[in-house]
Amino acid sequence: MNIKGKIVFITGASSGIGMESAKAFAKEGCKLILTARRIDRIKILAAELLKEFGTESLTLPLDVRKKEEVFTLFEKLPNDWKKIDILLNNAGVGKGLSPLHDSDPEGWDEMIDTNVKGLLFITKSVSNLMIKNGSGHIINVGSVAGREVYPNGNVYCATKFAVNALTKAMRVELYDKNIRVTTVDPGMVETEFSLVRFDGDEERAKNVYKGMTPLSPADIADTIIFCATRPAHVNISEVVIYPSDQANTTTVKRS
Ligand code: NDP
Ligand code: 8X3
Repeated sequence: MNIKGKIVFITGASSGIGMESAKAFAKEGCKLILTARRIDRIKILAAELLKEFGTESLTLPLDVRKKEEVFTLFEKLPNDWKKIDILLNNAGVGKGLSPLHDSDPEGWDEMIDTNVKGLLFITKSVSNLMIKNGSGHIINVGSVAGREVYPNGNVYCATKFAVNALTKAMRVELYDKNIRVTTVDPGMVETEFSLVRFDGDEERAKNVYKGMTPLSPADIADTIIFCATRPAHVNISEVVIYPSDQANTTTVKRS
C-alpha cells in the first residue's frame, strides 16, 4: 500500500527506534507528528527531514505520562492534522535491572506510567480520531520482554506483557472499525535504552551489547514500514524480531 501523504503520529521520536521510524516514514512521503520531551531534538530531526525529503512535520513537546497534557494536545491539534492515519506507540523506558526485592519503586512508577499508562492516554485519544475518520493503523512497540520474563527484568517485563495484552484488546475492539492493530516486539536493539536503564552509566550500557551484534533501530523501522505498507485487507498482527546472535531473552552468543 502506498502511504505517501499519510499522517503518522510518533511518540518518542527524539531517539532510537522512534527517530529511525520517523526517517523511514519520511522516506515513504508521509507527514509526521513528532513528539517527545526533548523538543530540541525533534525540531532538529524535522529540519533534517524537510531538507532531505521535503517532509511536513509538526513538532510537539509531550510527556506521555501527563494525562491532561496528552488530552489537551489532541484537542488543540490543527484540524488538518487530526486525520491521523498511523499511530506509532513507541515511547518507553526501562529503569534498573535488579531483583524486585532490591529495586527502586520510583523506577517502577516511571516504567508503568510511561510504558502502560502513557500508551493508554495516547491510544484513547488517537483511536477516537481514527474511529471518526473511519480508518487507521496502530503500531505498538512491545518487546520480547513482553513474551518471556528474564531475571531482574520484573517490572519492565510486566509493562511489556501489559502492552501485549492491550494490543490484543485493541485489536478485538477496533478491527470492525477499519483500524488495524500491530505489535512489533524486538529483542536487543542498540539505542539509548540501556543508557537510560542504567541512569547514564555508559560503560554498563555498552557492555549489554559486548561481543554480539544487536539489532539497529533502522532494522526495527524497516519492519514497521513493512507492516504499515501491507494492503488494506492485511493486518500483520505480531512481529517478533531478534538479532541473529540472540535466541531468547536469556540466550545470547558473544565472542
Ligand atoms: P531510546 O531510549 O533510544 O528512546 C526512547 C524514546 O522514548 C525517546 O525518544 C524518549 O524521548 C521517549 N520517552 C521516554 N519517556 C517518555 C515520556 N515520559 N514521554 C514521552 N516520550 C518519552 O530507546 P528505544 O528506541 O530502544 O525505545 C523505544 C521503544 O522500544 C521503547 O518502548 C522500548 O521499550 C522498546 N524496546 C526497546 C528495545 C531495545 O533493546 N532498545 C527492545 C525492545 C523494545 P524523550 O526522552 O525525549 O522524551
Ligand atoms: C528491551 C530489551 O531485552 O532488555 O525491551 O528487554 S530487553
